[in-house]
Amino acid sequence: SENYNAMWTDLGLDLEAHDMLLNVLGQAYQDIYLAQENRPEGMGYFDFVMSEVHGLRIKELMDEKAIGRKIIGSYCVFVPEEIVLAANATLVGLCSGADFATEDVERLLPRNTCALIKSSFGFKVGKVCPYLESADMIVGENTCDGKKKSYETLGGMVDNLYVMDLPQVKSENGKALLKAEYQRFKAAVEDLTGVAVTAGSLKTAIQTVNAKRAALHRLFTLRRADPAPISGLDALLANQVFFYDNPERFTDSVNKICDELEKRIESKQGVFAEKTPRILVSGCPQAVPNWKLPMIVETAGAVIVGEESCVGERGTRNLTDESGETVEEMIDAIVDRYFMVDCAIFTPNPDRLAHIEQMVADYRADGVIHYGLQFCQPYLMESIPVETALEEKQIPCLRIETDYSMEDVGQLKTRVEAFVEQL
Ligand code: BJ8
Repeated sequence: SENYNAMWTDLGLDLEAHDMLLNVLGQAYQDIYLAQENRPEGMGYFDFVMSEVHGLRIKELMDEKAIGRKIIGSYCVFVPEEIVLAANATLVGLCSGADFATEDVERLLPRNTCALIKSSFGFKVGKVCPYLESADMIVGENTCDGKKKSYETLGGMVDNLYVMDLPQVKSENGKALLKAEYQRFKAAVEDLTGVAVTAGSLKTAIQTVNAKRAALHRLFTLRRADPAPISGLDALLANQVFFYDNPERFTDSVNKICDELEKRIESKQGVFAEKTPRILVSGCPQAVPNWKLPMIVETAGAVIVGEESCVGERGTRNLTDESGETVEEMIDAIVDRYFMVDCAIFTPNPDRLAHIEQMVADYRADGVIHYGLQFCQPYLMESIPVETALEEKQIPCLRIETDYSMEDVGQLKTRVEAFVEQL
């Protein structure tokens, strides 16, 4: 890490606090990831990415900035990467999955704010996130009340916050709002980079992002096999790195893993034994380094075979139509694509339930664990009708409400074990 100290200092990080974070992260990675057995060799790439997540990748971003490219940070899968890439910028995810500087955060936000929002603030207040500090533009969005209102406070803490309005209803008006907001965003990004989006650059960007998603689709499909060729922990990591990595390199790396998994499936080689109970996780996003639930599930005798989550299939399942010829046509295709994201901030939100049921069938899941972050109104509210609907179809469902702390791990483990037992 010595090599990067100058870069981190230039970014304004608090080196001491940052070292502490990296130590905790490194230890967690060791205990949770490297302790797994029968991992695909291709995961070595992701081990490397994680060991360099604040190092080499940041250095790459700084090199991009040095030649005039801009970095844009986002907290939500509604921020269209296609537009960002087409205007000569790089998109990185800023959602955070670990508690940091909680006491300071609770002076800025009510205690009953979800862990994801608190964590994002903690990383800012604690000066420990090089992605946040390297971003030339930070995009907030009007989704849940927690995020929407917290951006008002964040706006006073950073000088480059852009807030995107988002619809809450899947109506014609809702779609028109999304389109107007994507056009406004396109203009803002073009203004930031000084590069106009062209039909050519937008087409290439659509293809680049679709290729990333398609590689994940391939990975998802392979997870249908029994025995499961890859753990839920490792698959989650790929879904998490999706938000940070260089797009082309990410696509290649995931495809390489898929080549390996195909061979594993052929020879019936799995990470866990055949007939291990299969779990679908559904609910709130699990941002790096939030590996708590899969760690609990996969040390409780089950395997996770899918994530109905924004860090998972909800975020990546739809592709953008690539056939448009003009910028206008392609923006329409982008709007169509993102308008299908069934986040719980939408009301009503029947597509999400349909997707959960579809995933249960596709991945041959024996049960669903609904993952809700404490104080997350949209997902916790929705978890009750989801559970009811699943149980009507004889699909066992366990609703979990938790945060990022490790205090309830023992208790959760007991509940998950009891759930797995009855599958
Ligand atoms: S499209 S899921 S990434 S908003 S956990 S902050 S909802 S109180 S994250 Fe999300 Fe976009 Fe929707 Fe996806 Fe609020 Fe809930 Fe916290 Fe959440």
